[in-house]
Amino acid sequence: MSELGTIEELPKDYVTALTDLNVGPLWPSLRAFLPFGQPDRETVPTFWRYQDIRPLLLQAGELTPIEKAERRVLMLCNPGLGLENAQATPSIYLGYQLILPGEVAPNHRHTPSAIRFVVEGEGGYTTVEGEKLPMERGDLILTPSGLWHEHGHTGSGPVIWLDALDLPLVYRMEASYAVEGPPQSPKNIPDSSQRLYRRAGLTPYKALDRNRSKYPLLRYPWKEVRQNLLDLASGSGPGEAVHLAYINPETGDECLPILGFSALMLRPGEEVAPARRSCSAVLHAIEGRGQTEVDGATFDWAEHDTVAVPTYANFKIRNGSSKEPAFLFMVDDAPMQRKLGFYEEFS
Ligand code: GTQ
Repeated sequence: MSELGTIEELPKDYVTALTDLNVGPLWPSLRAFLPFGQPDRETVPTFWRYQDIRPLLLQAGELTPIEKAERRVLMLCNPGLGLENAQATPSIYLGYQLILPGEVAPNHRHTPSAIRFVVEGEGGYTTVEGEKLPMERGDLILTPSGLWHEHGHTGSGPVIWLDALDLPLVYRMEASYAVEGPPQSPKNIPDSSQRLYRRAGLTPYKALDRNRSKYPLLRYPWKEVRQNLLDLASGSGPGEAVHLAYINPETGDECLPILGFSALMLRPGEEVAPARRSCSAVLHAIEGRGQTEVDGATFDWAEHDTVAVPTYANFKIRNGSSKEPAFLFMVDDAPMQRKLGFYEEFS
């Protein structure tokens, strides 16, 4: 490969003439834009310990009333990407959100898509387009692009969940905005995970026509996902990843267009080394404890801790218990990369 010319090698008046026309030469930047072999990455493997963040989140509950916050969130920011940029990875925004008894996080909708993964507390709910979704520990709740959503809490004690949004991309496309609305009137019926999509392989008959809704299922109860992981583990051998994807039950596609969601189980004492992939990801511990190694950095995690995995990183996950299984929730940007045609796995 040959050395490419630099800006300094060009006559100053030539560079000025280009600059005056809002034009630039490619060759001095070509290798930066298209490095050989592997992208340059600024994202660093990062670890957020829930027990460190939790007291500060509860303190935010005392410092800032919900009316002054709308959403009371502490964002998980990757230091390699700049703490002000709200990026856990280049495409994934993450935050721990706190809602206190009786509070309402008012109704709005926005262009980015979001999910909530429930960390602790009972009595929280999210209403999406009139569908009231209970938020039990470990539940995955979708609030896709453009859908009205508001959060509330009718129980006692704090309710905390992890937010993940595709905000970094939508924001950088200069396409991120929100609209406020009046409180929703919830329909007085159970959410569709309890009614329309009771099990895989069955959908309401009318879903066979072409007018499928884009987001038929908005709540994935952890109780069912956990049981499914245990069933999957009992039918496969050690070393075979126990890994379930959350999907749209009508189409079989990923449930949101940009970010993907999955749940992993590690058998007691098990270590898995997933294939290196082109997407970035975050791993959030649902239950158990263990270690995650990302490009040589090792993090000791416990329940509700979160790790950022850069694109193309090597990573390994170990269950720290020889007696109990461990469960992890994963968010990645593989759905977007698959659609764009450059998703890769390396074995
Ligand atoms: O709960 O709707 O963490 O709009 C960031 C933006 C949560 C939300 C966030 C949001 C929300």
